[in-house]
Amino acid sequence: MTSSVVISGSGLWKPDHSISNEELVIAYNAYAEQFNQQHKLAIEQGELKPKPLSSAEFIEKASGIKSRYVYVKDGILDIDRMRPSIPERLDEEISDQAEMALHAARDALKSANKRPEDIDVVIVACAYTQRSYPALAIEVQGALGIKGFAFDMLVACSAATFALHRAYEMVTAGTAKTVLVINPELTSPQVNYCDRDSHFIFGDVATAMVIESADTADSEHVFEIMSTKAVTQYSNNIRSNFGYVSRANDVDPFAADKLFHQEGRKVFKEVCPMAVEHISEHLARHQLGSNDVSRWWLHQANINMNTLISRKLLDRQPTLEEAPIVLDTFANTASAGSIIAFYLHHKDLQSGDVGLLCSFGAGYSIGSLVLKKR
Ligand code: CO8
Repeated sequence: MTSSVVISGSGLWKPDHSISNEELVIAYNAYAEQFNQQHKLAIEQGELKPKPLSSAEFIEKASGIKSRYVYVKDGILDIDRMRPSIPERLDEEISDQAEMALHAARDALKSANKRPEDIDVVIVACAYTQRSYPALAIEVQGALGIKGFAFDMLVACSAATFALHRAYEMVTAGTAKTVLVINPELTSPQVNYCDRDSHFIFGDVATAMVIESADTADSEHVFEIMSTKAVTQYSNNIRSNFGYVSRANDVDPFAADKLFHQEGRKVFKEVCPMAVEHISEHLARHQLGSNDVSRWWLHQANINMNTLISRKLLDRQPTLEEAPIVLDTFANTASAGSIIAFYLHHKDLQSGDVGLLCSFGAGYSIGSLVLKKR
């Protein structure tokens, strides 16, 4: 019989810079007032809508977010720029996202007690890659001196869980021995800092995990992957239209629809029931109920979504120990959110304890793993 597949290590890297709600709102409101002043006539004539003001209190109440890490802070709070200022690197230099990925990868390798030569597959999975080719994963593979193969995959907020799913299947099938899954979420270049409804949502971070056969795992905290489950359902409610065809479309790359935009209320209403159904069905596969789960590493987009989902599952409010929240300081980090929650909150679990890792977001896409502490 084949040995089970496990997560044997995890890694996290966060940028040196952060932005509080207050800082962000001061900059946005100054920008909005300047915009409204500059376009006074057009606004009065009904040709343009005035920019509404933002508020730090609203942001914390509506989302639970208090601050976010950003890869580069320069430019974001400059009301004449309203986007990060990230200098372009030479082809000979390591690219920004590969550098972020390397930090998290090294941390994960250390925690899994693995050397680069032990790895035979690298997957870089995130919401955006800064270029299409050569793959970031191959750049990271090269930088670490890993043999084997590497590829990138994009599944928005579920990129990390879907990549873990791939890794699990490859190790199960014997096509890989030890897989390094990395999520360098560089979201800030795609945030519309001029949009009151979404300027506060995202943060930058990188996470990583090592997946291997239980036979070879020798780290301190090993989690058996009992199973994985994925589902997608097409929705236009979370969208970004920037892509390689934009240049041929002769469109403005700065237009709001080219950046992250969403119908937040609809997303909330549609995704929460989908996530509840998905998780219940996944646990039922193992004859498990929600009360058998000791830890919920849920996607970190909005605290009210997490509260609603876990209440529906448990019929009660979970404690912060049961369902940790990291979005207060990290904000929504696309696919990395549930992995950060795992990274920061798994060491206290006892042998046999079950945990549920789940992401939900754009696509729509939902991915989950049922894990058991060895
Ligand atoms: N400040 C003050 N007031 C505000 C603000 C603000 N910043 N924003 C909205 N308001 C006002 C509105 O005008 C509205 O006023 P009124 O009632 O008078 O019309 C009121 O506040 C309520 O507005 P909403 O109904 O829009 O506010 P919500 O309570 O719904 O909260 C949220 C907005 C926080 C966006 C919420 O809807 C939400 O979180 N929804 C879920 C969204 C979600 O999870 N999306 C996931 C997207 S991420 C993803 O899938 C990954 C994509 C890839 C990564 C992208 C990287 C860039």
